[in-house]
Amino acid sequence: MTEAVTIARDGEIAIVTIDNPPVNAMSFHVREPLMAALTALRDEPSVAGMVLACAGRTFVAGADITEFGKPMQQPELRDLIAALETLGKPAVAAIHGTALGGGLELALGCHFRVAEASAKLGLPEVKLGILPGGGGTVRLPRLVGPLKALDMIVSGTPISAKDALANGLVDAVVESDLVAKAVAFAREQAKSGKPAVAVRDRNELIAHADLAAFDARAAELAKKARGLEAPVACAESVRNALTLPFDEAQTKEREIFAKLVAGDQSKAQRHLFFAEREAAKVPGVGKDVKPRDIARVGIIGAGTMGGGIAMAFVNGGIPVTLLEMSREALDRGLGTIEKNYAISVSRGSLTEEAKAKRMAAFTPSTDYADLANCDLIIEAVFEEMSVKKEVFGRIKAVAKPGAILATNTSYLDVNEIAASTSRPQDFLGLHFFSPANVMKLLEIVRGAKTAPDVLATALAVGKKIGKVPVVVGVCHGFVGNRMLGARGAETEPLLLEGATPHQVDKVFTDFGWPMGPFQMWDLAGLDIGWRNRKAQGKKAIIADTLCEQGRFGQKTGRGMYLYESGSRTPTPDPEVAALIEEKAKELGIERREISSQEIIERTFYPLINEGAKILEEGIAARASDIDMVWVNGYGFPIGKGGPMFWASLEGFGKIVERLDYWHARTGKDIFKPAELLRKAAETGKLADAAA
Ligand code: T1G
Repeated sequence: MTEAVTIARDGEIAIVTIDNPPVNAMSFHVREPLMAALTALRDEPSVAGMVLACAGRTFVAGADITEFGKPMQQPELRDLIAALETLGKPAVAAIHGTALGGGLELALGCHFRVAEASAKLGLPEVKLGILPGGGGTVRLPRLVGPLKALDMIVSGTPISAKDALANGLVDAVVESDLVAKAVAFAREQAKSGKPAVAVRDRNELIAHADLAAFDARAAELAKKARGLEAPVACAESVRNALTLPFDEAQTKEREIFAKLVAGDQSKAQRHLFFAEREAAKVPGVGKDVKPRDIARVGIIGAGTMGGGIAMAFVNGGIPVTLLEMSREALDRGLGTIEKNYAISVSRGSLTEEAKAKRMAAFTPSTDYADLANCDLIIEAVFEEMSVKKEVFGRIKAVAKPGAILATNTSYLDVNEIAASTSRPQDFLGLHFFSPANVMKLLEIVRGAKTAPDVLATALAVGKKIGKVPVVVGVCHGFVGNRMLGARGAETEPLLLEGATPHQVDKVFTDFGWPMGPFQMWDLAGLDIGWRNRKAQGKKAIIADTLCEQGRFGQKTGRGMYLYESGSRTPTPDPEVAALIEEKAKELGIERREISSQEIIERTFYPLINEGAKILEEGIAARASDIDMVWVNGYGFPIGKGGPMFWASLEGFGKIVERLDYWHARTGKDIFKPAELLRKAAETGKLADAAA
């Protein structure tokens, strides 16, 4: 094992290199030797200055998240930062890759920072439900000013080296020879004889901070926090830096950090951090399995899904051949894409040039032969088996050997479609979520014969286009939609028995969901569910009646709610309340008071139970994959960590006891506890299918 910290010399300048692959996290076995190195250099008269650099692909990407929740071993990060600040000679951080969290805080402990042009710098702790705990909220505003620091810390979004230079976060940006140029920088500072000023002592940018402007911006950002504590705590800590002496503000930062890191929200968000990385590790697809090259993608269907999927690939840098049955349909699809980009330009999140470049990456076509040079071909046509098979029959005739074939079906049997292509080893499901150019989730549906390198390719290309890919097995509705069915099965019975649409939706939004099931019906359009139910011979007495009355939701201005003059704000509708009462009477259902807890037990608990059944069947490899699906595809609140993680907080015993109660009372399968859940009630831990 290489040494985690080494010292080299370039004359009077010492170069301290951290080497802790894969991302140079500030684990204890780095902190200890680093402190020893700094102490030695402080006391070494022949050393006039130092450079702090990292080996491998990145500068320090933060504290070691795996150490959270464990007793902290000394020295801590803040001790190292204090040692850098009091080194008595200039310390220069040489930054490449990503200087994140505790890594950027360490660099803020140095007197100067030199960054490679491709470097990214940020304090993403808020994404882990915490705040920078190594002085970042107190030092960053001193370098970049209160408002920039507030935005960087509350958003957690890293900035480019160019932006960092413009905002005073770094002192120089170099294209190459980073360490050599950092050494030259240190040498120049040492030669200047000027005392190196620690960031903690640079108060010019915060001395006369405009607190009113700061508070206004903080209030704006707090509105987007959606019940998460960390964004608000981050703003409070940066404000302390503007109003309190340095040490007092840093002490308060530590107190807030200690409270947040011990909280359920941070545990949930740290769970999701590792869950996203675990989801990329698929049984049977080792690191040695080489993905196929994807230089061009063919997409059949330029409707809502096809158009969104095409944008996702082009936004990810992969050109697209977009195929439709007719020129007219093609122009309509391209028109929608152009409009979407125009909206981004008007919002300033895209330049006109970039828009033109992206539009140029689409090759429109009405001829299947134009798919012959595509490495991946995705079908996004009408959700009907015969239509799918007809389309893959035509693809089969033109697709080149080695091309990957994929369906965007949401429900249909992927193995049946695969069989119709006579190359099931090259086939899989790529289930995108609407709007596909925005939603992060990509359910990769593994067919019975899908080859490992096809899965590896889907994982790699999914990551490349900014998605969170999760591999799932074949069943009706895969993981997400299947569980959605279980979550929604009791929504109408709850209304008939006494709840109101607003009451049910409020339980969901209070929990942290962007919206409740009935608001979601109105957004998606009640007619979609109606068509599916009719196709499956199923009924939903209230929703069906509303559809018969032409109430399809937002698009018709009324559905479960009223939407005054085109607004998106749902207003409870007395007509719907009357309809529900009428149908309950027709069905002889006595209406009663329904509590919020009952709503949770009849919607969230079946969701979790279905998740456990999915694990039992091996449709998902691990519980955390299910959490990834729900957080990235269905708006499950990140502060709760996903349904399976939340179940561990709620208590498996309590959930099983209440499922048994409702099962006995209703006899409905959605309440019959999965064996895996019963076991979890005994052991306190949900075993993964793979275990
Ligand atoms: N601690 C421990 N492990 C980490 C880690 C970290 N900070 N960052 C990454 N890993 C592991 C990760 O789990 C994976 O492991 C492997 O490294 C490669 O990561 C006091 C308290 C740097 C942009 O939030 O955003 O500092 O799965 O697959 O896609 O204020 O990792 O291979 O076993 O993600 O190239 C703040 C977290 C911490 C940054 C690289 N820092 N990391 O992305 O690789 S809190 C962060 C990232 C903090 C202080 C506070 C990304 C990356 P495995 P990867 P990547």
